[in-house]
Amino acid sequence: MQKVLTRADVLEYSRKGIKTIVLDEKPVLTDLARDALKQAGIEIRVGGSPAPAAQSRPQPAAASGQSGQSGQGGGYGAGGTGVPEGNPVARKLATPTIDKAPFRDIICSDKKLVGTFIGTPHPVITEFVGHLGFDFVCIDAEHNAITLETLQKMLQGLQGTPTYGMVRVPMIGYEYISGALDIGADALLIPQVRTLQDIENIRQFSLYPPLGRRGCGPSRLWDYGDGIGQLGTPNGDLNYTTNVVVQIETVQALENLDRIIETDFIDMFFIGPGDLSMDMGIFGQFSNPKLVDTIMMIREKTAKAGKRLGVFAGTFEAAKNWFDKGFDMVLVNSELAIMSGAVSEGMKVLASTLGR
Ligand code: 3PY
Ligand code: MG
Repeated sequence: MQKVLTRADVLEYSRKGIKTIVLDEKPVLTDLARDALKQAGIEIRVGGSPAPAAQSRPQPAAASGQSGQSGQGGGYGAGGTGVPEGNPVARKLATPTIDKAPFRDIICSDKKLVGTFIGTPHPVITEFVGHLGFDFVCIDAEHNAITLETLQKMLQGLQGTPTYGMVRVPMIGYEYISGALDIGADALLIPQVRTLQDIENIRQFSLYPPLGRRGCGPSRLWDYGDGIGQLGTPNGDLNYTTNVVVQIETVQALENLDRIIETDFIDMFFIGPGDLSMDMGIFGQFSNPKLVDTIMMIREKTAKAGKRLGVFAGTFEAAKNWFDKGFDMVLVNSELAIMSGAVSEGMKVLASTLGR
């Protein structure tokens, strides 16, 4: 996963008097980090000589490839039983990145984001998927039986992974929106938005006064009362890290589109092609020019307004297509659909052997 440089990182380099940061690949820079780099006169160089190897203590046998486990097959999954070199899953499990930049900084950067929906109501699944390489997962409480208590545990499952946790709330309601933010969702996805009143309600329920009327309290977001760690930002703006991504998936939202996308507190919109096609009377016709043209019209308007835009894709190939068309974020199906696809591909491999 690409390194993310935040303003705090840059200030730390500056404090140490470092003027050149050498990295293996181009980092993702938050807007604040970009400003801080300029101010501190720090240069980023990509592809410098590798850092000298640490004075090493002996590696476990598995890490030096002497365990007898190849990491291929054997029933122990992609990671094998040790930490084989070059295995991304095992490497991430061994080195979790829990110090994440605020997701809002990433959403507002030029990084392309890929995620998947999670429908299984259990923290093990978020913990596991959180190590697979997605930038974020979206726990889908709109279409699955996932209530706040379970959602909190699922977000806790993500804590030791480099992946951000978005929550799709069931509907626009104070208890859903404020509740999911309080338990520490990095962002919310709000379905079925239709009117300017919907947008106003989302503002009221998601932002603290004076911008909204969300209440404050000793929630997980506030370290259960021990601090306001996640909210503390350079300028002390308590609403800074609040992210709501609003779905455009109804004809009524299209009618109000110009005013909806002007909304100042929303940085990203998201198209739901399933509901949109259903509401347009062409359900599931994902290559129907009427739907594709509508999606591209939304793309143009949001880009003009300086807003980022995401879309749902049924496959990774479809996701590539959307990224090629300039989309900023794609949610690729769900963990269950990806498993289903892998099993049906796998069963095809066995079909002739099993005579099926
Ligand atoms: C839709 O296709 O309607 C969606 O909401 C996808 O997430
Ligand atoms: Mg939908």
